[in-house]
Amino acid sequence: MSNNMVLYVDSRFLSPYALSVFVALQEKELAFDLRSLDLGVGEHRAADYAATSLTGRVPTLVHGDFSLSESSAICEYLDEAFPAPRYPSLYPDDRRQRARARQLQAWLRSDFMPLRQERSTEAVFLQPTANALSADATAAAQKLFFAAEALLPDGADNLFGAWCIADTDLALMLNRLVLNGDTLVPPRLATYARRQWQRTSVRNWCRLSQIS
Ligand SMILES: N[C@@H](CCC(=O)N[C@@H](CS)C(=O)NCC(=O)O)C(=O)O
Repeated sequence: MSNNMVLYVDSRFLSPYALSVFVALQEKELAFDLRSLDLGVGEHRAADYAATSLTGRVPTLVHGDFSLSESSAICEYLDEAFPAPRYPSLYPDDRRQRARARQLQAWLRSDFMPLRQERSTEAVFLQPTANALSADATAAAQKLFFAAEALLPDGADNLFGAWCIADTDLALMLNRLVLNGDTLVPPRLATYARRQWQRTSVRNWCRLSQIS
C-alpha cells in the first residue's frame, strides 16, 4: 500500500530538502513509493518531471492527481491532509510555536549560504572535509548558534516539547558542523543535533545515502 503517494528525491540521497520530506512522511507513518532522479545527468530536467514538479527540483510529492514541490510546502500539505490525532503532527499545536517552526524552516532554506557551501551535505551523510571554515561561514555559524540557543530550552531534546519537522531541519544545519568534527558548535547544540540524528526516520535516510 503506498497511499497513492510518490516522493521524488535525488539519487545520491544528499538533498537536505528531500531528507525533510522523507522524514515527514516517515514520521506521519505514511506509506509511499520513493523514486530517485540522477541530478548529475539532468533527469530532473526531463519534460515529464518538469510538468510534475513545476520547479524542476527535488523533492516533489505526488499524491493521487496532485503534485507539489518545495519541501516546507509539502510538509505543511501533509500535516493538513493527514491531521492529528490519527497521524502524528509535523508542526506544534500552539499557533505561535507553529509560526516559529515555519519561520525557522524558511530561514534555514534561505540563509547560511557560506555554511552550506563549505559544509555540504556530503560532510553530513558521507565523509567529513578537512577544509577550514572561512570567516563568512564562521559568521553564518555564529548567527545560527545565537538563534538556536535562544530557541532551544536547556536540556531539551526538541525545540517545542514534542518533536517537529523544524527540529530535523535545524539539526541538519548544525550537523554540517557537528558531524564534520568542527568544534565550534556549543556543546548543548551539538548534543541536540546528535540526538535528532538518532531518530529512526533520519537513520533510514542516512542508510540510503550510504548505500547509494
Ligand atoms: N527550496 C527548495 C529547494 C530544492 C532544491 O534546491 N533542490 C535541489 C537539490 S538539493 C535541486 O533540485 N537542484 C537541482 C536544480 O535546481 O536544478 C525546497 O525546499 O524544496
